[in-house]
Amino acid sequence: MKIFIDGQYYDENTAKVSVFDHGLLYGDGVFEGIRAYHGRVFRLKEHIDRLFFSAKAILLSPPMTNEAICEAVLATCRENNLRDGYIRLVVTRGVGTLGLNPNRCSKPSVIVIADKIQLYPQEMYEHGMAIVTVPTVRNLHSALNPAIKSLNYLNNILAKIEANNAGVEEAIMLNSEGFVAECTGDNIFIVRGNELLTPPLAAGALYGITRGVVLDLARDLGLRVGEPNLTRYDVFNADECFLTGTGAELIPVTKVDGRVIGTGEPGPQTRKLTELYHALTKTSGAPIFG
Ligand code: PXG
Repeated sequence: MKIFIDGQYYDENTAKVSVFDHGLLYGDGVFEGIRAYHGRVFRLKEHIDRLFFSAKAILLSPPMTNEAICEAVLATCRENNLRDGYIRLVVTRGVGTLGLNPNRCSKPSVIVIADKIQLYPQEMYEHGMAIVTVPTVRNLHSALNPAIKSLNYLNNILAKIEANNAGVEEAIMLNSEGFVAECTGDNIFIVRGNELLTPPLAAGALYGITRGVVLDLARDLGLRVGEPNLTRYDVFNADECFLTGTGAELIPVTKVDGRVIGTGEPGPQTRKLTELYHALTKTSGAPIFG
């Protein structure tokens, strides 16, 4: 596997970052997780735009333009002959000195890894997954804004550990007010009648690319879409529930905190949206091989 670091390709054994990189020392950097399907990178522009928004929010100027980073993603896929897979794009603050001051870091680093994706078990896509609400609450906007996809993912990792300890793969994270924010690496949706609802960004959700695509598909289907504050009560009483993410795509949720959601099987709107999502990934995206 060839890995892109600052304009050059390295073999996976020699692809290294410095121990003085503030990405490692302080989690000072931003990242994206992107999918390639059938030789096309899905929603590439949206991912790179979000990367630049995350970077701007932490006063990090990527050393490449938006277009150059898009091209680096495509070129790294070509270099690895990757048609289907997962692309991890990272921009770190770069090499600095011990001490927090980011001004001591001379130049941010850009890393692109194009690899295979590990998905949730197929059985869960067919029959739904069980999730739980965990005690770790989502970061406060006023502390570390959850809209920033930063290298500091401990908030999510702690919640993921709590989910794993409870024997499940994902967790609902509430915000400090007790409203549903999102999951550790996925956004959450509920279906209520002909309404599709997902928490607003202000509740602590990431502006998920998959979330945006699903909201568009739902509007096309004639569903009423909304982004109200949601509580666990709303989730427990939903007709359907599913999660969205670049890695997960759409995955049905049929049990939350031991309670059965809807019929206990993936619902019709979830299935329809999943079908439309898959159709879209087959036909749209930035071509890797021209
Ligand atoms: N919330 C959080 C906190 C995320 O990290 C999402 C929602 C979904 O957003 P997208 O844009 O992907 O629809 C994410 C994305 C991984 C992995 O390696 C994590 C994500 C995406 C891809 C892979 O676990 N998280």
